[in-house]
Amino acid sequence: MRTKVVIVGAGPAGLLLAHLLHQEGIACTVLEQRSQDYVAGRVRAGVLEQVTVDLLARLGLDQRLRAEGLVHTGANISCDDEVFRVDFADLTGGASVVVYGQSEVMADLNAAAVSRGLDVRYQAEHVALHDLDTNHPYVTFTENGEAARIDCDFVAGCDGYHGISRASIPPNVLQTFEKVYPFGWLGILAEVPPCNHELIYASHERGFALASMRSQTRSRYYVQCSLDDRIEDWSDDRFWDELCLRLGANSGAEVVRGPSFEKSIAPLRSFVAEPMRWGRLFLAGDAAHIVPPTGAKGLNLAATDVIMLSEALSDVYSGAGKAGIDHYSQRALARVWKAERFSWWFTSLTHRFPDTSSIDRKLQAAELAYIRSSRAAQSMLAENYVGLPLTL
Ligand code: RFL
Ligand code: PHB
Repeated sequence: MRTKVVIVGAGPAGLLLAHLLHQEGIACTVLEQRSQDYVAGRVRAGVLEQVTVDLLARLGLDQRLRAEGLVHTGANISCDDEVFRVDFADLTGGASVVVYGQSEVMADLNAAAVSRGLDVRYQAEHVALHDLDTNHPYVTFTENGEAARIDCDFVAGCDGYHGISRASIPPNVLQTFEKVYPFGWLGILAEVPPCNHELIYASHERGFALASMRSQTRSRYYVQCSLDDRIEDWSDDRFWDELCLRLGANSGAEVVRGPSFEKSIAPLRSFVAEPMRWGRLFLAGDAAHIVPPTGAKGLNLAATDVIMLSEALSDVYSGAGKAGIDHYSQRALARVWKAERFSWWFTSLTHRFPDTSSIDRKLQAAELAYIRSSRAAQSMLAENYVGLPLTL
């Protein structure tokens, strides 16, 4: 079999790219190792930048998003018991973000993939990439127990941090940059109304906490935890007690408790692989970079990578030339590094590190007090949070 682009991975990066290429009339096949239910059911991101919302609108996939997504024009930062609001709309000339879960985005992408006839193969095993540095790359895999091969022009590695695409780039070409944080996030979902109509990022003596949501009736909360902690160590009661303490007296009093129906611990990492292109392979999303979730950037970066990649591939097929694919890595990385910086900075500002001494804590508190009092500092936070523009 032959197609133009093979996409490895049917997460947000892979399916968004498949829809973009389909819209441009460029044939592609998506190979995903897991089942559709597994990929769609993972509880992850919650905050979409305007650029991601615009992308879904351009793809005609924003019907449910417009009906059910919660538009947030600001967010709150709490330091011990003091809370202040950062007004994104006022500080950025009207920009906002939309709270809409990654699982909802995946449901919309999957439903449209079926109705539009996209070629998405789930449970494709042993995917391997070949001859990527030639003009005739191909991909082999096992489907329903049978060996299969697809010849193609290009391969898009959208297979996340643990995928095989990045590992297909020779070690003497690939450079990686990594920081692993000495703590994790324990997250829960509960069918209770959120404690506040906007998010609260809390920096507390006992560690970071985040109050987020999925709807008016469903809350998503996180607390910073030790990497040694196990889920069994955190009963719902312990979680709610800790959350309320860290959110401070006023916000903590608004928390409505209820049984959690999802509870998981995620490690935090900053990671970038350079370059994002090797021969006819292009990396996009978590395959190329990871951010700690504090800035809510991961899914949004996956979306902007594939916007840039689809533009570059469209140029090739429309006869506009190869400049786009030649500049893809440089263009994507320029934006990735800024999001990495913001996510690292926001994490460092709000979390308690094992070696945080009394002076470090005082300095964190002073920086938060400065942000509270300075429009310039709030503007920096706001313009990064709502998402930096896509530059040429
Ligand atoms: P994914 O979602 O990991 O999808 C990759 C897909 O590739 C498949 N795969 C393979 N398929 C075939 N063959 C192989 N050999 C394969 N190896 C892997 C996998 O099965 C999978 O289906 O990467 P993608 O598409 O780049 O999307 C990235 C986002 O999922 C991720 O960045 C976000 O979830 C990060 N994130 C957040 N991002 C935001 O923009 N806003 C947020 O508010 C936000 N909150 C979060 C987050 C991530 C979190 N966790 C758990 C890491 C909160 C959390 C807690
Ligand atoms: C979420 O709702 O899951 C969420 C929101 C904001 C973040 C990270 C995660 O910064």
